Amino acid sequence: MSSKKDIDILETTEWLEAINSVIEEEGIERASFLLTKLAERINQEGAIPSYNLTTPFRNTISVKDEAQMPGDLFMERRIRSLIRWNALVMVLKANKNDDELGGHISTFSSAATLYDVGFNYFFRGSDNHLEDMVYYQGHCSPGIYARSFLEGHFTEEDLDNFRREVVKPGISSYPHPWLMPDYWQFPTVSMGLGPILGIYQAHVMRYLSARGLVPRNDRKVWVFCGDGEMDEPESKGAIGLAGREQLENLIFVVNCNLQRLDGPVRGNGKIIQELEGAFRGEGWNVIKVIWGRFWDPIIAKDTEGKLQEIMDAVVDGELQNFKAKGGAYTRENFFAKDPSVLEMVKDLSDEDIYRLNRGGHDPYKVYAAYHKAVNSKGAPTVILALTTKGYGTGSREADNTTHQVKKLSIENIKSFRDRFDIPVADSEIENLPYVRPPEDSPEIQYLKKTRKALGGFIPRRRTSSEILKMPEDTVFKKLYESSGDRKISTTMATVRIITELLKDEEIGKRIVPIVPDEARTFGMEALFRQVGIYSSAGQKYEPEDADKVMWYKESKDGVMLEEGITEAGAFSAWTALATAYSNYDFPMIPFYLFYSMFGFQRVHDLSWAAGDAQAKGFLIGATSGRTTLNGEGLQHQDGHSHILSSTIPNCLSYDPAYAYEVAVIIKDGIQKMYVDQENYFYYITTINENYIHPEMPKGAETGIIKGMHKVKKSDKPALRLLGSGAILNESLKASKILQEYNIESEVWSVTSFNLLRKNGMEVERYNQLNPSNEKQTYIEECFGQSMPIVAATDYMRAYAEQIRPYISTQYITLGTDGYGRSDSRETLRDFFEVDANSIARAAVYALYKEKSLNKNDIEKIYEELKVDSTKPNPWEV
Ligand SMILES: Cc1ncc(C[n+]2csc(CCOP(=O)(O)OP(=O)(O)O)c2C)c(N)n1
Ligand SMILES: [Mg+2]
Repeated sequence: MSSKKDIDILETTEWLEAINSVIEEEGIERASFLLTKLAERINQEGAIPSYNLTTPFRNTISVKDEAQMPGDLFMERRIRSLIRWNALVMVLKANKNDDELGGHISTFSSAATLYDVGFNYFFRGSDNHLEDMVYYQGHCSPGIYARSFLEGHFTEEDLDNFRREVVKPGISSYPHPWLMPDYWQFPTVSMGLGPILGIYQAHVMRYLSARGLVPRNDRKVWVFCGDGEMDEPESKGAIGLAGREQLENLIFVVNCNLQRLDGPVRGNGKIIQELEGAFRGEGWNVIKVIWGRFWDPIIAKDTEGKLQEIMDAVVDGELQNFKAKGGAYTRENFFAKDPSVLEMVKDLSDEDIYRLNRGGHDPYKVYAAYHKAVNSKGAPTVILALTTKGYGTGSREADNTTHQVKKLSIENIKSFRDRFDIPVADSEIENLPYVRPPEDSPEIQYLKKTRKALGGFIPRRRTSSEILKMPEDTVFKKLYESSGDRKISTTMATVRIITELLKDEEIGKRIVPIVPDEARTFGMEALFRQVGIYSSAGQKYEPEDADKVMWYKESKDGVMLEEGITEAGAFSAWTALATAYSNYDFPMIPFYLFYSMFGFQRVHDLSWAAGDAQAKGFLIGATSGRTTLNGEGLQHQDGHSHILSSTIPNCLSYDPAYAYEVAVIIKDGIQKMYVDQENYFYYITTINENYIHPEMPKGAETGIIKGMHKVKKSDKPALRLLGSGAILNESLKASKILQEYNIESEVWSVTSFNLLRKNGMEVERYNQLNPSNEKQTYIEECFGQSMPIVAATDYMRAYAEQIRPYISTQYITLGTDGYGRSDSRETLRDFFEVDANSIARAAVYALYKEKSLNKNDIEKIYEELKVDSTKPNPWEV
């Protein structure tokens, strides 16, 4: 119930006078307290107060409360102008010839001041390990390079090689640690990833200090993003966590230039107001930086609030016009909405009106906002800064197509030069020269001095870190033994290893189990009590199950991360820990366990970014296998995550069948990632089917790591059966069935078709390049004697099909192509034709095709195997 119509102006005035006197005499806090009390009172009567989420469309910090910028404004403007120019030039040059390499001008031109004030006064460098973590808006990369160029980190040649990453390793299109490992820390250009990764970075920073692993200090995470980008679910999806966890170490700067790629972000609304409500509702400090200081004297005249009314009413589509169409248009369509407001600007020329600056382009206003943000306690801060897209690009400023501008007319370049006083003569301008004052110039000296005071240059990425000591072998050895007559699952085996590793003296503190509300599914609930679940609030209640052995223990120094039902969030936390070796100089070993179906399929773009960021850690796709997780149906049963994982170049993936295989793989992973410092992360699928696990055959380790090893020998084999995960047991059973027909077979456990394929590709390529010095693939090394092969997995055929090019004999693959469905494992394996009978059938057929069996033989065996020749295709039903 809210009414905007004033039915008793006198009464309103009395109330206003009352509150004004409280503000004057007792201050704003007291006034705010009284209003809250009044709101509570009307709330008791059932009304919902509507005033407290958004404030009027004006700067949050009033002029009198602005912290003063201490530096040399004119010097800083000169430096910023050079950065703007060099950023512009590098994009124009990349598009001057036929290569048309792309790049963006308008994004950085809108954000230059937002970054500059950060670099000059706030972003700390890494001299004392306190460096702030800055997630740059991906499309701003030219501006960040341009600053590093002035700082002396890049040469002109480097800038000329913007986006030339292959022939002459140049500087990358966007922030990519993979391509520039000593420079960029965080991949951001896929919209929404910066915001969610940044939030979990700040969360993990608090987690690490709560556990005493890194000192708690005032390091900050700065996330720069676009206003259009805020529409991504990932951008806003975790802001509740940041508010709840009171992440005062987190600052978002949303560059509200009101435009995205195609046009306005909210032509008919106000994105700044919308975001203010969303963030404040989630417990953030919101600082709006809307109007620049040239507006201050005009706003001061607005005693009646008429100008404010116009500001509140104007929609973003119209605000865009005010920059695209100039001062006369703005006078007519904005100020003239009220005669008293028009009067306020009567002394201003059209040019003056056009130059009324936006807050995000005013270093004073931006400084005041950052100053308040870094000094805020108890909550994260979002700065919503109004800017102009394409600022300074003449006729391309704020036009609807400005996002994709890569070339400018000579008039526009000249107007840019004039606007920013760039010392380039008309005769020179066509050559697009970079401008860098000499090393001893006041500009370069000032620039270097400011960075030195803040702890050094950024961006910089630490490429190496402490080498860890391998855990005791006993941790793994326990799993090399047979499980006896105990039936266990590989998921249980994995949890056992994690539990053991947590106790290891050397690396125990670095192990972090992460789950998205699925610990009980994976049998990890014992860890709740053993190591505790991290909660910044500790545990303010007695848990319901306090009297049980495995009670739900939350604690301030809890080890486990229970991120709730957010795979994107849990994955982002994993990424922060998996890159801690670089960002905190403190290697961590995170294990993220999830339903394998809700892994890559759900968050593949984040996984891709984790690869780019050179993450190191373990992803455990638990309850995998389309027929092994049997009772859940189509949405849960994963038969393709290995295909997805194989798309990430530095992800090593495995589908083990036995506990000892899991142990060998994890041991090797720790060795490779944390001792040998290789750039990989691991994806291991584990399953919930319980069966007896044999002892590890002697010398099996190398094969397990390379991708396959023999688990059943035969003196005179006619065939090879390959199996992976739970289906290996079916291959072993099939081998027995075949024996009944005097057909002998070897059985191999393929721990990774993905790695066999990688090795195949590598050797094939090597041989093409070195024909006189050919090598063997690992498959060739294993399969000396030629015989038919039948491979079966709980994944779609494409998984096992990958190695066909490296196999010279008959090769039949069986898999679980099609949608999963719920039923018993036995029925499902029969349905998808990956059960022992189907494997035996395929084997018999292979021998028939090679003429080792005749027509009568095969008909007889088919009959005994009850082969139904009319059975429908499982992937079509
Ligand atoms: C996930 C994803 N979708 C689409 C794009 C393509 N894209 C690049 S920039 C852009 C518009 C960005 O607008 P905004 O976030 O407002 O940034 P601005 O350039 O205006 O500062 C789009 C759609 C992308 N990079 N990532
Ligand atoms: Mg935008």
